[in-house]
Amino acid sequence: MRITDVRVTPIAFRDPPLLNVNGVHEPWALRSIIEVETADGHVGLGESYGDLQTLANLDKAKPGLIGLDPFDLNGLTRVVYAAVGSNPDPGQSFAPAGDKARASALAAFEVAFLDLQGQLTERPLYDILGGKLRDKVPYSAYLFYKFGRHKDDPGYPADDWGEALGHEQMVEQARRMITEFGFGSIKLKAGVFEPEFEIETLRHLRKAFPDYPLRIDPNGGWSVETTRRVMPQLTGLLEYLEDPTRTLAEMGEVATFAPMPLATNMVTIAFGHIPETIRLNAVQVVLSDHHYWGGLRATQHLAHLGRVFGFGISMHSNSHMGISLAAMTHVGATIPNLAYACDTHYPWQVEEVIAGGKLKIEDGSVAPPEGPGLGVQLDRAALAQLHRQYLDCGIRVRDDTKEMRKYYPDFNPKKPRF
Ligand code: GKR
Ligand code: MG
Repeated sequence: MRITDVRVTPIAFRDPPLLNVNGVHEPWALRSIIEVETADGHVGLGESYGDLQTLANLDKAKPGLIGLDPFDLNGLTRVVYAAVGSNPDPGQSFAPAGDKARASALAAFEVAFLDLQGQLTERPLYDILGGKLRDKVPYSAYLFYKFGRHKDDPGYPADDWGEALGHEQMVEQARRMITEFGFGSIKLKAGVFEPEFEIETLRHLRKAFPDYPLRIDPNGGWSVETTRRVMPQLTGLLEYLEDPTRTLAEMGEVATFAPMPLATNMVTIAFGHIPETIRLNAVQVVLSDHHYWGGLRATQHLAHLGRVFGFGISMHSNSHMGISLAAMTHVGATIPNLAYACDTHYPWQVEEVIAGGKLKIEDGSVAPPEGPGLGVQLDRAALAQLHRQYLDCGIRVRDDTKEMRKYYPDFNPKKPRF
């Protein structure tokens, strides 16, 4: 069975004004939807970033995929490396160069190839990945400080979550997340206000939900000294502390005085970063993301390294659609050392590109969709609509800082601010 067509469609979907260290989410989030079709009409699906660089890389690899067998993942790797770059990367380069560029392109197509393998053998994707170890994958409530509405009218009504700039508003956000989705743990996106204010929010959450594991993620917005200063207040409050500081070396320093595990999706983001991570004992939980680690098998390889070197695995997320959630869930079901509930932005998204609407999060978990492969199909009308939104919205690269400057013209994410 050979591949006869490959399509990559950029889409834009509504995104609420969520705050982070870089600024605030724009009204539209970008993704790309990947379709890989075989001669007999099977279509394997993938989902990736929607920025111009990613689209260009996917485009470069596309022609070489025609004629490949969907089981030939080494062939896929050869084609992607030839198109996007094959220099061994010792971990010095970050997006969009080096490992992250080629690993992202590889991941986008690998998921579609694996989906096809599942469809052709009539097995769910988790079977193609070695079989499931759990029936459902736990996710956490991902809380954001947020504005009530976007600065410019995006042409659609404001989301119904309302503003969350204070402690009690955040407790209400958490309560709704827990009531609607049954989440059993809570992550607070931080790096927005002074650390003391954000820790006070955590205390309010602790009071309202005494039994829920808590995490905070300032996205590298704190200095080592700031982290040292607030450490006594964090001690006993967190299951892990995510990316307080910006570099691997700084995380290594924080690790010398942090009593809780440190997690990252910012400083250990490629296999080339693992040796230094281990040498410094800088990170105890790697938040994997198949979209840039190289795919679902690469995620399993990372988890294996975690078992060897003793770090835990969980998952990072950006704004995404159901194809990504299905892929995360299939691989999550196969990883023995998935040590913590995974992140997902999914509750923040109201639109969907898969048939039948959004996947269900119940009891804080998602069951891998049954049916062959990923178990999700495209809603073609929705794809056309979201693609139209992409064409119309004018956003081509995510820029939270530019968006924040509409509210605060002097906003500068590059400080270190705290
Ligand atoms: O969506 O604002 C956001 C997040 O801050 C995202 O960009 C991060 O990549 O969720 C991510 C994280 O855990 O760092
Ligand atoms: Mg993070």
